[in-house]
Amino acid sequence: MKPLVSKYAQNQNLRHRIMHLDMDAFYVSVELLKRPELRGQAVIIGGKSPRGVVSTCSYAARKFGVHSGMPSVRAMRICPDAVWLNCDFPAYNHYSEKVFSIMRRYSPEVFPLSIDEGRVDLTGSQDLFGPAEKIAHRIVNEIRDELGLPASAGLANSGVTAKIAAEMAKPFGLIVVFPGKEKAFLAPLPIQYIPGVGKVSLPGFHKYGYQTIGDLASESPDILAKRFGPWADSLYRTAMGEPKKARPTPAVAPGRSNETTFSHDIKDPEQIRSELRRLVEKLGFRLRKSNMTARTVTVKIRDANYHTITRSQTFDTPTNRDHILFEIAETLVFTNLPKHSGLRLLGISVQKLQTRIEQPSLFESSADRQYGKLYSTVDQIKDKFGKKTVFFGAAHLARMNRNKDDKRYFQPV
Ligand code: TTP
Ligand code: MG
Repeated sequence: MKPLVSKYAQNQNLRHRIMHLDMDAFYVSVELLKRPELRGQAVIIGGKSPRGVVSTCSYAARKFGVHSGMPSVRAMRICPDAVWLNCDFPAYNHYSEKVFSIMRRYSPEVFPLSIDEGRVDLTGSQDLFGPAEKIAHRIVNEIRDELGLPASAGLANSGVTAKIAAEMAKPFGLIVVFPGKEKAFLAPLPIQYIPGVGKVSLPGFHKYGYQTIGDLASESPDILAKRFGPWADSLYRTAMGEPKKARPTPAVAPGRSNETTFSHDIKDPEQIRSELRRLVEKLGFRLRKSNMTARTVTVKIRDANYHTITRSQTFDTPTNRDHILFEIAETLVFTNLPKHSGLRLLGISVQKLQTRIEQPSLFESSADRQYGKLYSTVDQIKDKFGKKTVFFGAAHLARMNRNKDDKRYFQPV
């Protein structure tokens, strides 16, 4: 009779083997396939315009302090000799798909997390292909040999530990955390290695004297619960190297995309901004009504020739505040505006949703709290008197110019 669980799962007490893979300096690595003479040099991908930002850069440029999201003008100042290249999204998408298809050779359970990052569950693959660490090695090598691209990966019992291991393995490395060794592996690492802990929340750990992940693992769960509220359980599990509890996906999907097709292609930055603000307000209201926050904002842009692109930005601190969502969306839109035509369609959506309760509200500043009050007041008015009763001043233009009959937007003459 066939065993109900795989041989490896039986032997290892159902221990999961999850691989997290992230490509090294992905956009640069793809560009170097076309321009191998630039290997080893400081290369920056992004627009050199005054409003441009760095998409990514080579490790040689990182030595000068250049990083993703840095304003281009600053990058030009600190790394004046760098070679600048424009983004070639069709090429990045092409190679991204190839990377995920190599991962799918070994498991059907592949979860792309971004253009160059994904997770694959190798637990069940071991009966067919042998130990997970050998499979992980093969995947990284096949990506290098077949595509000519460097990847780094982590293998562990959970996605979180595997992601931390992959980050440490960079560049072009593989770190395997063997079953039972997770806690010891994580203990010496600084707290900011935990995904979701960023600049905003870090002082909240330091003030209690927690510096390393091990400091959290040796704390009593009761004290952590008092200090970090609903976040404590997941922090403690991560620190102990235990897989997260499966969490049901939210029943409501406030992340449905929210978009406008214009009757005339629009170019005026103020009109674009105003429309974006209107879309963000709708989305923010829906998020707050569902008691949700998001960690990724995606914008959709279509030009006059129906060429459509989507661009996303993920951030550390989950939010449902319009002004933060707007700022991120605005940067994404204005760094990706069509060069030769106006906008035909503009859309915004959010991903990486969490229930609001998971947000570490104790790290909120008093300004954040004031904003919280403002939004809840605005939402109450909308609930009581209708969604169109209050909106931010800058969305006014978009509202004035909206044609209610066909839901299209008309440029004023
Ligand atoms: P990352 O994996 O964050 O960065 P990377 O692959 O360039 O470098 P690393 O070796 O540290 O993983 O992002 C993947 C690609 O996404 C990156 O090559 C460019 C793009 N990107 C942006 O366009 N903007 C951003 O702010 C970030 C973080 C990435
Ligand atoms: Mg990467």
